[in-house]
Amino acid sequence: MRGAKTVAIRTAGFPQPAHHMSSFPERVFSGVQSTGNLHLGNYLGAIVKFVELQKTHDCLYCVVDLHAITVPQDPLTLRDNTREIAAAFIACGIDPKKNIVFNQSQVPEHAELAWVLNCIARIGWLNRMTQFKDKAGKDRENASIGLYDYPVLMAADILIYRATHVPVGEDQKQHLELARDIAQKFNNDFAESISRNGFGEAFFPLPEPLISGPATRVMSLRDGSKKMSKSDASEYSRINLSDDAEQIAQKIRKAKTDPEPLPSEEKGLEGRAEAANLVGIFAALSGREKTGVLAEYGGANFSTFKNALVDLAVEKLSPITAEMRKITANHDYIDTVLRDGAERARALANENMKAVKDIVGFLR
Ligand code: AQP
Repeated sequence: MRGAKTVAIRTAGFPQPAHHMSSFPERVFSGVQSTGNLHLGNYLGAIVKFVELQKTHDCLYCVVDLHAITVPQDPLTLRDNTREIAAAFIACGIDPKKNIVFNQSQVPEHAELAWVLNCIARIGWLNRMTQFKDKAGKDRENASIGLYDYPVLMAADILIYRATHVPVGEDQKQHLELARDIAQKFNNDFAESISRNGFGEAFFPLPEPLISGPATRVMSLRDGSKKMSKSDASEYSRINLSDDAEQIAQKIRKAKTDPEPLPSEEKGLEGRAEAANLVGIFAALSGREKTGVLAEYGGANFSTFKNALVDLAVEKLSPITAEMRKITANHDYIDTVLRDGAERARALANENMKAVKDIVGFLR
């Protein structure tokens, strides 16, 4: 809600003196990495929520290219991937005039605040991050420091705008909890200076993750125990937003299932990860709950259900894919959108960074 609505600060596992209770205007921030293969999981877990939230909130949507380089990227591909994500935002219905749409590297304050927050976050906290463990795998010693530090940069992305709400998929929950812990520790460590500089009881809000709906964790179409992911070697594991109708149909028809017909109630999906995933995707694409989908398709075999899912997915995704192609081809347009967004983002970020400098004790 523009300007007027406020959100109460809550604790994040830290001792919180009463004077830290405070409120902030609501603001939404979220990001998507420019790493290619944007897929149905990114769409249903995040971008659909972005589109919804723009109706009620001031929103910043960022293509996080600084995050992308935590693993090696080809420079030419990286630029194209950044444009493709921005095009996807717009094709999905995000209005870049009403919201701020930009790429992270054009707003240096993200990296600047990340340094300050690096000095707040504790090594023990980062050592608990499961995404780093998954992505670094067995070769941890050889992972970039950026990959390890990724969650601190993510905290800076959110906090540089003092954002209060962050729509993300389930996999980002732990990083959001870390962002809250960092915000809380900054508020505690600098409580006196925050107050002396006229910012009241707390400088950073504790950002709330927004994780809801039937598709917060879309799973691989080949393996119901793994999340759908950009980096999965199998093209058949995911539906890309750039796939045409034929590819969507092929991938859904080949999706792993089990021999039983669909149950009529959600309880019957227990222990059937692949079936649960397809039902969740159906529910999310049709804007329904899983219960409603099962009431309709309970007892049906997978070939019937998959046919219905193909029709639904093609109907919902094809217009987006077509629009995305059109916009992606127009580099000038996208580059202008991102530059304009970055300028508006920077105005906010710069103001908050100045405040952080005053609070921390830097001369400026
Ligand atoms: N499978 C998923 N289901 C629901 N939401 C998902 N998200 C990612 N995968 C799923 C959400 O999409 C947003 C943007 O994600 P990101 O660009 O930060 O990339 P990511 O999480 O690294 O994407 P991948 O596909 O999982 O990449 P790799 O292969 O590198 O691991 C986030 O809100 C995320 O939660």
